[in-house]
Amino acid sequence: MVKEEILKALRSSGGYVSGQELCEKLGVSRTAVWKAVTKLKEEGYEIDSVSNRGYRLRNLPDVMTEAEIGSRLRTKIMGRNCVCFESTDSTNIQAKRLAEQGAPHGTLVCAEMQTEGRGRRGRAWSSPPGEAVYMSLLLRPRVSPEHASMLTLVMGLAAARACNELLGRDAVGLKWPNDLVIDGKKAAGILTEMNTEIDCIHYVVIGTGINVNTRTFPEELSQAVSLYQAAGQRLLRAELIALCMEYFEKYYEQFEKTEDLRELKEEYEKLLVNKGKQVCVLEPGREHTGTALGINDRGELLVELPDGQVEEVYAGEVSVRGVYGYV
Ligand code: BT5
Repeated sequence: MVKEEILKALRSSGGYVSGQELCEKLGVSRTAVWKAVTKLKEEGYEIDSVSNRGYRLRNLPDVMTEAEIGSRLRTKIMGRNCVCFESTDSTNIQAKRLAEQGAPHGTLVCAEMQTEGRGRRGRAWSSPPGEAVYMSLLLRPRVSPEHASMLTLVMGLAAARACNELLGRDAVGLKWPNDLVIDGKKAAGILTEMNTEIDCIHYVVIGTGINVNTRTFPEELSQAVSLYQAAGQRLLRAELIALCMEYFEKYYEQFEKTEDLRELKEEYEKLLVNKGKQVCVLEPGREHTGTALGINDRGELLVELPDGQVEEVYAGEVSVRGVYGYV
């Protein structure tokens, strides 16, 4: 895509790049370059064009478009087919629609806002415009259905690593099974949904909502926090998405090889905030308390009960709360 390549070239130069140079690099005409630059300006980029010098990107806007994300991707598969919406009902629903139409493995759906953003078990996900990442990744895994819930953990690890890399420190931790947390508050959530038959998966959609540059939350979301609030840094959402895809691709390859998390367990546990803590396991119809020890190869949470027995808690429908609060 010409727009992507122009963005790449302007960003990496940091200064002026001549029209001629862009034409040669991309193998297109001057008019094609000019047209693409005009489109980028319409999308919100401030690009100086000075005769005899060429084009220069004046700043790096926080836009989430196919071209911006594509220009930052270094993956082979994940996110290579990308669809961005200004507004949608839910990126998970969109990804499922695309899946039904035959969209390929690794398709990424992003939106500036969602009107029906969803959490697990019908809960709502607050999805105002402009400040957060709402994305869903479509996968067509060749693993059996009971292994698919581990993908929530794979994405959690990828997203946490991406956030921490851009923040420059390990600010973000993982709350098993589907939350990213900072200082005991929720910065992101993951919702994995799938379409399966008894012994095969048609597709899986992993939806991730990350509070990136959010300044304030409504009163009822007192547990919520954004990366910006916690770290005082505004991140470029497209950069974060691209890095998430990169980590995910790497971790997914490892997951696919063994169909479990044995190669990721250690890294996951490093960021696991529940580890060593008293947790309350909220299973439908059953509540009990113990000490979280870590996870096993299947991504189950190991909880030591008061009688010394170690229970393996399956990630499916369970929530875990800290005994003294959310973590
Ligand atoms: C989750 O559910 O944490 C999964 C959230 C997944 C959202 C993404 S966004 C892209 C994709 N498209 C969708 O429609 N969904 C996915 P759960 O563990 O059930 O937590 C939901 C609870 O988190 C709610 O009941 C609120 O208490 C809280 N919550 C809602 N919005 C939040 C926000 N923006 N930040 C932090 N907490 C929030």
